[in-house]
Amino acid sequence: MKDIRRLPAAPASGRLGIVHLGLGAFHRAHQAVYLERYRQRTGDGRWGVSSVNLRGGVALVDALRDANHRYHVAEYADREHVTLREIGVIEETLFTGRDAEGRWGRDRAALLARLASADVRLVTLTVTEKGYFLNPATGSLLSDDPLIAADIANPEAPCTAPGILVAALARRRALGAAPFTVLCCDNMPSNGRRTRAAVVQLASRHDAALAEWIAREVAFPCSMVDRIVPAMTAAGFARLAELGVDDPNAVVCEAFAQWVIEDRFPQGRPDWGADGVEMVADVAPFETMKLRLLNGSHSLLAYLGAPEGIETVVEAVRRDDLRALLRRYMHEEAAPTLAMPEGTDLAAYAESLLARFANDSLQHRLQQIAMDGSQKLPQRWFEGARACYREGMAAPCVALGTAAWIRYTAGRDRHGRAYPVDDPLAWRFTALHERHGDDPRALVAAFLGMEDVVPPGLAAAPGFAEAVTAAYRTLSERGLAAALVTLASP
Ligand code: NAI
Ligand code: CS2
Repeated sequence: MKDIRRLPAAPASGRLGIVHLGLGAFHRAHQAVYLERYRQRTGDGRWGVSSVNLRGGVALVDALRDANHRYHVAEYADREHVTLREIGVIEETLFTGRDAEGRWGRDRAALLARLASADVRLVTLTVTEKGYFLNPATGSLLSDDPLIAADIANPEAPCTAPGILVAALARRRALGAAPFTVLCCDNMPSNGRRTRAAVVQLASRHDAALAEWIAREVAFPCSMVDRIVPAMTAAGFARLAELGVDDPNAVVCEAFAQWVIEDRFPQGRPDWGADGVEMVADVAPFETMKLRLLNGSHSLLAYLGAPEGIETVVEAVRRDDLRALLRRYMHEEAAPTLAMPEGTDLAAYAESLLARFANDSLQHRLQQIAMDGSQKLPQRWFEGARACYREGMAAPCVALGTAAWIRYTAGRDRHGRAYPVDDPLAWRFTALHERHGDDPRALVAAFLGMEDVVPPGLAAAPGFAEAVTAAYRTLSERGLAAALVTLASP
């Protein structure tokens, strides 16, 4: 190790201006790092964070409490160059999920009281694409979901992220207080507008006047977020041990980070431009570029690689044929669908992505990326592929990826080894494989017929279903290498 920068945390301030929903790895390595850098540079203590888990274990919440809310982020440019940051900007952690005994909302009252505080002027979220309970294709609220139905029936005892926001905003309205700004940091297109849609639709189910107030008074700016932050593995903790760090709450990530935010904060915000945050009028071009080029490439590697037993992104991009596929996808199918500001060098951006994917300091598991495909693929592949067909082009890389995704959802790799398919619609995929598994054409038609996942305009595009079926047959019968050769020379 040639170059280690060790940066201690700034002192805690006790003033919490931000509540974050989704105390995950990305929040700890991205938003919290930007806020720590801001606090270090300015000494401004107004933007401490209360960070909340609504799902999963309470363990991390309590472990951070036990660690006085300090943890480490190791940012690897490569194996030889790392910045080790101590983060102290998260000053409170709360848990409102279901505990081991099935009880919900241990810290719900504390959270709602925190959200009613005039100090809190910003709420941020990383609750994963499925945490908004929206139909991926239409953006309508999944009001039949049991948790959403519970939040409609019991709005004062919310379980979901939209439910917590509705209950908190209702309190602020009742107090005659100004609302907070809601900043989504999840990988969704128009993520602020989608968050607003979930919150307003949910509020309207029990209080039309509140829904109108939220729609009129609350800002939901959009943002594009980028930093590769794999879920921690034993290898990740071993790498930290090489740095002399023994911190169960630590996160390992790449050195690169980007945060592009629509500048709409009527209740104020940190002045974080000097810390690398880009404030813009319109995030859409940046969002679409990142979602289709970076995330679309990630999903190609995940669904093509995981069933072949390839474990990580680094391992996948060491293959010439998969790197060639990514270049072809980015240059021929994704880039032509983008409307970028003058001077944007998409070729250079694509090459920078391949270099980031090759960072062998990170263990980014393909199975993690493969999670929640039904919530991710519409914005990563399907919208772009539909745009290609509208322009008279085909989308063979997306067709191959779609075939690989369908194959992946069977839950068995090419050696017959089973793995869990982690997706809100996994139950549906299982039923489709049971019904059509021996008929590729019918199976592909059934998957493309899921209008809440695959836009009908793409499913019906001339030749798309045929291309997916042919790729599915090649993958199943002859494997990945043959499928990539066939794509390269049809
Ligand atoms: P993680 O697994 O560490 O954390 C997921 C968080 O989402 C946890 O706090 C969990 O409690 C919460 N969650 C999951 N389902 C939920 C639900 N239905 N309702 C409420 N909360 C729920 O994952 P990580 O890495 O923090 O990623 C989270 C999100 O951040 C991603 O889904 C993506 O949208 C965004 N992101 C992640 C990046 C990464 O490289 N990890 C990079 C860019 C964006
Ligand atoms: C990944 C993203 O897990 C996934 O779906 O594609 O979390 C990816 O690491 C980030 O968007 C990078 O910014």
